Amino acid sequence: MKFSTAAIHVGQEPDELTGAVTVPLYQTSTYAQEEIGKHKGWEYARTQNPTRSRWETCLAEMEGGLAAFAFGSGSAAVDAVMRLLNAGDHVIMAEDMYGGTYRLASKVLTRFGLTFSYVDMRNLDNIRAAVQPNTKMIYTETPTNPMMTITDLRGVAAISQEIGAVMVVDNTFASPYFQRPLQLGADIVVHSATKYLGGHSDLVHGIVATRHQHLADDLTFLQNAVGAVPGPLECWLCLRSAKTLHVRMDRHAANAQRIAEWLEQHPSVNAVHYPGLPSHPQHDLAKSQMSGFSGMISVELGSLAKAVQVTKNLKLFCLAESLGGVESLVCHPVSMTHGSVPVEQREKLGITEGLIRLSVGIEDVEDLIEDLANALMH
Ligand code: P1T
Repeated sequence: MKFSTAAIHVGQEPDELTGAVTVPLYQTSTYAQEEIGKHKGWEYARTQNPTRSRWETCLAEMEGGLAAFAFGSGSAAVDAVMRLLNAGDHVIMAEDMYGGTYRLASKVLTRFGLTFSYVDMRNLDNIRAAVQPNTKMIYTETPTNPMMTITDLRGVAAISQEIGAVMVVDNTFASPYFQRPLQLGADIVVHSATKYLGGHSDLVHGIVATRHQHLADDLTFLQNAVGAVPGPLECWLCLRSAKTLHVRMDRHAANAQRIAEWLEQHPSVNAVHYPGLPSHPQHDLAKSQMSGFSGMISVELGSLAKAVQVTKNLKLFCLAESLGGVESLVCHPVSMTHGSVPVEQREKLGITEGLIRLSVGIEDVEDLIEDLANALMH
């Protein structure tokens, strides 16, 4: 079954009881049991919820995995993956990634005995050089937030297999429509479903998907034992959004490509980071592992003053954290999403005070370009 058909049909068979075409919202905390030890397979809603199960089934298919697990946020999903490890284990993590993931690793998980090496994953030799006898996981994000660097997923998979580590990919920026890391050798995929999967800036949600039964068993246990589960409404909304993911992503990417090309020619713009531009240093690598370049662009304006001016003057691009919704957003990573990354690290990565990040929505692209033209001129 092709992607768009799966997104609309898998896990979404008409309801057995009523024939309802849309999966029902099971807003319940528990399930009646006929007698002690005799029930319909549903016991307690932290453990299982039919709306959640249907969404997890759909998402697993979209990622080409065996199973998927829903969580209360993307950060809770990342945390669940880390709980697969034990105190004393070492993780090689991308140095360029969502600031909140770095914060979780450096400020929370280290307190529980995990150690991290942060490396520039554009060069696979940096990963090899960071391997220790206790390296149990390689954790990457591609394209990265916010510099849009690309990690060679097939290359990382080869290293992970060689050293027997679990390979995890945060696939939030690409979405499963444009990139399926499990099919390129990754063991686990993570999403902030708050972004493209939810797609309408109206929910907070996370996903973990895997292609291995033993990891699925461990994640089933952790999802229930730790309990960072989403409510059924968020799962229902994600199922609603799955049906349009392919059309939304095509429009996000087409709009972003036009805007990135336009920005690249603009005299007030110092640099444009978008994997769909032939000038992106890893454009060919992006092409080899993504079927489209998604809707995120970072733009270097040269100074904080310029970033303040542009973000103030934009009318359609709303100044806000988050991304991946149908409406365009603009964010200032230094003061918003990457505030918890140390200054030296930010400077090394190119996350400057003059950098803004655009989440290109699915509005009419001419209107978006006019908005940017006005804001850049003032
Ligand atoms: O916000 P939450 O749903 O908990 O997801 C965390 C997260 C994980 N991974 C990536 C790549 C992310 O971008 C995020 C959240 N990011 C933002 C809020 C942001 O504006 O970049």
